[in-house]
Amino acid sequence: MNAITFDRTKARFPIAEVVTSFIDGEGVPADNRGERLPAVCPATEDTISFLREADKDEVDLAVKAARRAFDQGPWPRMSTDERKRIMAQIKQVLTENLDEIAYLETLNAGITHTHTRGFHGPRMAWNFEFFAEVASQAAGQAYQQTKPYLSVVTREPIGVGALIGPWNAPIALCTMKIASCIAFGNTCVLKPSEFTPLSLRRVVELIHKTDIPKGVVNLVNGRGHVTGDALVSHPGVDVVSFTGGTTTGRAIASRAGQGLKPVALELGGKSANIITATANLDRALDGALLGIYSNNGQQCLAGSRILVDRKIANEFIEKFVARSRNITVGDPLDPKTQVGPLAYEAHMKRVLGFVDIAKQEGDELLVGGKRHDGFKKGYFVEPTAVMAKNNDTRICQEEIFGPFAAFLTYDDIDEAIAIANQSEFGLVGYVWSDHLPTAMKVSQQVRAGTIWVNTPLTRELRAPFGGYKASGIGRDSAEDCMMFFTEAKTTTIPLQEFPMAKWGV
Ligand code: TXE
Repeated sequence: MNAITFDRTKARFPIAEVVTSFIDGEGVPADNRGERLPAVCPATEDTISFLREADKDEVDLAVKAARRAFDQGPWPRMSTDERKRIMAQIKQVLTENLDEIAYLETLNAGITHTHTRGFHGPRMAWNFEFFAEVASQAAGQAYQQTKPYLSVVTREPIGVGALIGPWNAPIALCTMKIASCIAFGNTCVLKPSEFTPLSLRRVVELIHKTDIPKGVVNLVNGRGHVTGDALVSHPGVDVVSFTGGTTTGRAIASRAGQGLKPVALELGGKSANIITATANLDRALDGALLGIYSNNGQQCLAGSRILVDRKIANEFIEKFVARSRNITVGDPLDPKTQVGPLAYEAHMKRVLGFVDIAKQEGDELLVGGKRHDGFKKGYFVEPTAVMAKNNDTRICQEEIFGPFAAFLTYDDIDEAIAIANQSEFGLVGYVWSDHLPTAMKVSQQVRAGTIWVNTPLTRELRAPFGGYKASGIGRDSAEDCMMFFTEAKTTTIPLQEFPMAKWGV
């Protein structure tokens, strides 16, 4: 049995003993105010730091700092090129410290270091370059059809953004929110997940090693119902961007609705991965495994319902099961590891709870289905696959958010599409087929925001990403983020004098 150990004295980078908020350009002191919550390493179950929770008063300070920076500070008033210059500095400082940030992320979130260092980290840094470039290329509109007027449409920053992020890809997702918010001249307050505060505290600190004015990027740490709710409800916040679970998304949207604040919600998924008989089945198999097991299975865009054409189902599923057994589960810092631990204990219990639910509902367990017994500690779950009785079962209708695949079979592509659409979610869909009309039919008829044909998990930042139905409201993309984080203003000017009624003459 393996014992993965954590030894603070041997840590590759310093780990803060207490993680606090960062407000108006300064780290908040680690005093005795507020709750102290443990920040846990999910691979060892050690408490590696404590989070000092920001209460309502501290959230108020953070929003006021962001408000001041927006209402009076230089950031919204400086030229786009100047903002771009500072965002390039941010990219650089984050890139220089990628090893440290990726290490902290892996330690606290359990995502493999291969993934945090090789993928989430570079994406984090790139977010700043990308959105600075988007802002610098943005143009307004002009209308001249109504003579003699010229109407020009310009876009202005919307104000203070409340940015609330999850624990499954903290640095990649939260920096996308920060970058897309500030690029257009806004200021923000970020609240990362209380389970994974370590990496983002360091990211925000590093952002302040650049010429960024104080108060533009603020950070509060704490639980959703305390710190998060205080942030969303704060009258100084103009707009709310949230990534997380659908239940929380509903609560946040109704809270924000009371203040008439626009919300963007990127929520859960239960996406269909349709494997047709005309697919390159080796590639489809590789893609199906990555689609459900990568990022430890904790991703909204997972292909978690694998729909296989009955003609090829036995062979395909047999191979999938054999490959699942061979996946290297282990220490997320070890470069050989493919699947690391789940992010926190309650989440692991919830994921394992779906094995019992599956058994009760008459689904057939194919592989996995229990906590991995190769480790003394850590929230490791075996890569799991279940043959579902039908699409009505809970394992097919609820987002499990772990290394847990549900298989279904179908007889023709119309049936596959119907099964894909019989879901409250609509985030993404996958189809594996070398027959173009079949792939196009799936693309056109599956009700989801993104369809991947013969590829797993390809994010194109320029193109809209977001969900239909309970998977969310709004989209992330260059243009969508600009629309969301700016207000449109129309200015109308007559180009020549025109007759006007002379009242009261
Ligand atoms: O997430 P929450 P949870 C799904 C996944 C998972 C389920 C529950 O299915 O099993 O959600 O996960 C903050 N006001 N996803 O409960 O609650 C919270 O502090 C303001 C999908 O851990 O959505 C954290 O920062 N904020 C997903 C963030 O919301 C509140 C990623 C996300 O936590 C709040 C994560 C409140 N009232 C989970 N309540 C995806 N789309 O990728 C909570 N928060």
